[in-house]
Amino acid sequence: MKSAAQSWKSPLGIVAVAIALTVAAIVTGLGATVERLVEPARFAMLRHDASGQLLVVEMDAESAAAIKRWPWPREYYASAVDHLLQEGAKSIVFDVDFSSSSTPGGDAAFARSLARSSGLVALPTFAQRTRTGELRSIDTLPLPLFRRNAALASVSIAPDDDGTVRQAPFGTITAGTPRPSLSAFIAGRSGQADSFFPIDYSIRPESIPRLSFVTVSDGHFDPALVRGRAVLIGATAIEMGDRYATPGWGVIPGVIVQALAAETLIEGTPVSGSWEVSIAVAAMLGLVLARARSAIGLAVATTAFLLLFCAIVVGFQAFTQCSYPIAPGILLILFTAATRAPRMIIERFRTQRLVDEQTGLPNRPAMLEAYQADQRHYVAIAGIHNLGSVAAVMGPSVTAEFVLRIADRLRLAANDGSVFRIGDNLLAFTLGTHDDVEDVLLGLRAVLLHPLEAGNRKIDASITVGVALVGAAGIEVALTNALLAAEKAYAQGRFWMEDDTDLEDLAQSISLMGELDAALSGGEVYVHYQPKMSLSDDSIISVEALVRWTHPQRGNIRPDIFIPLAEQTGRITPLTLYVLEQTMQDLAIWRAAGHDLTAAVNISARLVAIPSFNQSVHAMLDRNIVPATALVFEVTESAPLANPEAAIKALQYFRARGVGISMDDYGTGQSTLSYLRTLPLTELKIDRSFVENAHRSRADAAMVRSTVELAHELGIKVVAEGIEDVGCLEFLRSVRCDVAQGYLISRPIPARDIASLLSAPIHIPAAA
Ligand code: G
Ligand code: G
Ligand code: MN
Repeated sequence: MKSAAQSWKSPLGIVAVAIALTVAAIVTGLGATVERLVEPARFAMLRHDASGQLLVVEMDAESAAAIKRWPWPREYYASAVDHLLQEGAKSIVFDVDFSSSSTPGGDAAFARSLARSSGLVALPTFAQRTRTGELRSIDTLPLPLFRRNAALASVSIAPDDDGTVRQAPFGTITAGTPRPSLSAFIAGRSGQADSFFPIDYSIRPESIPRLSFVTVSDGHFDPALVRGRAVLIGATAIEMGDRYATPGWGVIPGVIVQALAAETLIEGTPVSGSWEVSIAVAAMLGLVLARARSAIGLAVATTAFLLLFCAIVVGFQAFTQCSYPIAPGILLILFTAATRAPRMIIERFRTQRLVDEQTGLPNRPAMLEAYQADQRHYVAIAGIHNLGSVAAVMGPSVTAEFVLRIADRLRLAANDGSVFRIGDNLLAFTLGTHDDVEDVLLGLRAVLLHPLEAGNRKIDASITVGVALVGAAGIEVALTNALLAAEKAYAQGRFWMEDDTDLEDLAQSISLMGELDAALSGGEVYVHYQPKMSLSDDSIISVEALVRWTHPQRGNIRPDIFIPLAEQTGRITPLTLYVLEQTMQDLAIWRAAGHDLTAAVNISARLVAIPSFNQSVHAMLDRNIVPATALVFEVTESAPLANPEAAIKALQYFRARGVGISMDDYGTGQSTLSYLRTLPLTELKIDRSFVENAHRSRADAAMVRSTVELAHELGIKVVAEGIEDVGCLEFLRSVRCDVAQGYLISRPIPARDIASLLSAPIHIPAAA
């Protein structure tokens, strides 16, 4: 079934279908009908003059008017034969019935002139239909008196079923006697009796020289017209003799049909080519045609190939006398086009179904189709919040342009992957698992900061992005999760957020935590450091240790994914101890090189209240790799609240040994500053969600300013995190913030990069 469907789509399959249809059309007679339809045009293309070897003597209206009686006295025929032979006619053939006698005098005169003709005159025999309908079972012969000195030629004409005469016989056999046809006799051609040849109607009947009978019987004609020519005598007057329908020339006298048949044989013996060859030639064109990609291409190619095929057949005939049927080729080419067309309509429909009408971007079904099988990546959805107002003010075409310009920028972020329009104001793209999602989104945010150009205007795009991992649940679920994350980001005033609904799914599907132990000892887990810069002299006074995990299959796993997991599965202790140990080792090296530096380590909320963890930390501090005063513990706001008593006690103990205590992510929890007074804090880190926009947003500015003031009153240092631009840094200086941390100063980097950063002065770009 499948292979049949497949072959039906291939060019070979299409042509095979077309050939079958063509053969069926030929068998059912449609081929013949088409052949007859194109016949006149075909003859018209090959139109040419007669050879000039044949002269027709017309028994025309003029002659009838002159002779006045009917039938004509045979003395006239006698006289005509005498005059023609006297002027050197090559032969004379009558298409006139001499089977019954007229006047004895007339018959005798005609017989005498035949006797003088030395056999150059041929008289006709007529085929008679018997009552059963059989052709030529009886011949009507000229009178024996005439027969004696004349040759005989049959003049039967057999129209096709549509009444049109297309072919003539080479000869006939009547009661065992073979006779040449009149045309074969004139042309001096022999051929198989009872076989037919096609009459060449491309010969112009007017180009056959003619004389009126009466001028011939009177002897008043130009002898030059007669000399050396075969002469055919027959009736052209409408009231005498038969008239036949012909392709291209209308209804013409039988004698002219005979003349054209004779001229055909004078030019050569025509051959009819087989339809199989026509089909074979057309099939080659069909193979090309079946590859047409567009509807217009198909239409143009079909027309071109029809003309080409006709040109091949007609051209071949012009040079070789061999005429191949045209209908099989025409039918095959048309059938090929007709077989190809529905597939193209289906394909057209398919692409339409997969494309967003307004912008031409691939749409949601296209995305589902493209990522059906593929599970190793993130999807990102960008929600355009001001699309409605852009559409209302600018109209649909500018809106489309606006969307396309946003898609261009998303494409940059997505490494030139496809961008899909999965909803009116939703664009989606994918990221590989080895992409650093945060990195990509930072880049994206940077490119989106510049206004977009649409409809010759600059328009700002208001966008938030949600990211979700495509897991075993598939792309559709991931899209829903990403959309939820984008909405969450919008509600929280963030540029982007990652969906976290698949944490459990993640843990189960790869038993990530089972791999963490091995990862810790195997070097997959390591530490990067992000500098903290003093705002009083722009020197690096500290670094924050941030753990990293590069999984051999999944790529970089973000700490906000595996740290909560590690907490839930009791692995946070070894992880934190590992980070602390590593940090102390690195710090010792930097300090030995003369840098008076501290380092901060993030301590998970739950850990501080756990005695075994605290014991391990104290044991590590006892080893004195670096003095305790060189360390800072960053604890999140919610930690002391979880088990206040135990937590406060533990922190006080560390503080007593000299370790700095920093309140991380300040502002995101519920605690007030006065409550925080009960904690032994040395430092407050204002969460980056407030810092980010502090120089742009009045509310954030007020929050940061008041926090700095209150912290200073409590004797606590303030660190602002998440600084990404110079304006933000300038604002923090203006409110007397102590320390700054953020991508503007440095991203989290490997230990050896910290070393080189410390030995060179840090360069902050100047404000614009
Ligand atoms: O860099 P960033 O993505 O690196 O960190 C994400 C979150 O993970 C931050 O909130 C940070 O505090 C936390 N984090 C980074 N390293 C550690 C660590 O060693 N222990 C704990 N508990 N949290 C960490
Ligand atoms: O929660 P914690 O304070 O430990 O925060 C550390 C996190 O903040 C890390 O994930 C780190 O990569 C990230 N971070 C540090 N500086 C910036 C910054 O300038 N911009 C953003 N977006 N994230 C930052
Ligand atoms: Mn921190």
